[in-house]
Amino acid sequence: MTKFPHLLDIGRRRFLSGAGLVAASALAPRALAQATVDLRLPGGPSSRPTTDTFPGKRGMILQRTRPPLLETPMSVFDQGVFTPNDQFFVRWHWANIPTEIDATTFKLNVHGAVNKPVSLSLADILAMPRVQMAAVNQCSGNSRGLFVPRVPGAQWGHGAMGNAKWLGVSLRHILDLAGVKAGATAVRFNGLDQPVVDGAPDFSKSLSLDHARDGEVMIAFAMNGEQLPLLNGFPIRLIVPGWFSTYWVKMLSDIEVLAGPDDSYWMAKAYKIPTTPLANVAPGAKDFPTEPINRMVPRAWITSLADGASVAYQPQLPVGGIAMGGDTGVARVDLSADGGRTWAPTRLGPDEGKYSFRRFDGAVPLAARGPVALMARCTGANGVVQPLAANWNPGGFMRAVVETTHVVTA
Ligand SMILES: Nc1nc2c(c(=O)[nH]1)N[C@H]1C(S)=C(S)[C@@H](COP(=O)(O)O)O[C@H]1N2
Ligand SMILES: [Mo]
Repeated sequence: MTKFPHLLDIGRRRFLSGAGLVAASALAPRALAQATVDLRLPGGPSSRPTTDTFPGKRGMILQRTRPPLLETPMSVFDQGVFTPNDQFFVRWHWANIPTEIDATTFKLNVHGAVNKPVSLSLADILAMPRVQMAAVNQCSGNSRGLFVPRVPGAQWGHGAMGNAKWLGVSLRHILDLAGVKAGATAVRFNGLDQPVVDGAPDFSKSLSLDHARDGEVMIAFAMNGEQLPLLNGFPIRLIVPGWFSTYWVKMLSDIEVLAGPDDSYWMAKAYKIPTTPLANVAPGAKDFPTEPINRMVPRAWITSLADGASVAYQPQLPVGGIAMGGDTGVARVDLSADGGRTWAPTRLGPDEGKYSFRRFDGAVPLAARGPVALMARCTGANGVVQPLAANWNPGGFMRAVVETTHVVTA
């Protein structure tokens, strides 16, 4: 069992205090931008300020202030397969986010179709058997800014994702404590954040009971060996390995076992995708059947070379990056410098588990100096290969296409 002494203090002190808390209570950074990052989105505007002013965060790309939407710069992903907590992306739907949580009085309530409702303190949860897992947290709308034609919603580049080693307890263990009643079908999760507008739907998400009890879905109290940053869901959040992060409910305080399907706004109306392969429909299509977004798909990103960079010519240009299998491991990543006509295999880095990012490194042959379009294509352990044509849907969800990085060699 891994030990986290500072977390074991959790019953004795408040976790958010001092400077961090002051900054958190503002949750509105100084307008002064330090630098800008160009996300290179088609149709622009693609320049964004970076910010250091949110609690526990530094060097983030500022997408929105209230609620905070902070994107991770691509260069961070070149430094390792685990995304540092202070550069892990942030996304909230409502700006009414607690800025202070008393770890001594915090409770996770489990109720609904259960034999015995339970109310768990953080000390209770920390005393339970622990599980640890590496898993990628990717927003359903990651890379939405690359959709052509463009779609409404946060215009993210590729940085609405991150990978961490999550430490916590199995959701199944907690459901078993309460005892799920026969006939229950789903489990709904709610956090401490609240809508800012009266009558607007509080953010909550559900999983089927079987999924919730699969032994992999977990409640995390630490990421990468530290307590969760406030903005990533302190003190606990749901981890749904292989599924898009809309289900990874932060500041989790309420678990309700449901006797029927969840027909609330965030399941029935929002985050619905076409039922077609890769959720792909023709731009402008209407009235297609939909389902709640669910499993992730294979993706790969070149991180050793920035899109738009000028680099020294080499007959074999080294290219590296990160890949994910989606809801499975990474089988291979191949590189192309000729628009996908020929592919060169890469070496994969250490396997940190099937839900983790995996490093790849290889090289592409270059006949001459000049502009070159580089592609990295992931094949999942289940044989699923990234497509060369972009998928499209009106929500801007689940981008899957092989990405292209343009560089000039001189
Ligand atoms: N309580 C709560 N949890 C939430 C959300 C939210 O608005 N409130 N947004 C979800 C969405 S859509 C995403 S992309 C992830 C973002 O997780 P992160 O901010 O830790 O990166 O949180 C998920 N969990
Ligand atoms: Mo998201």
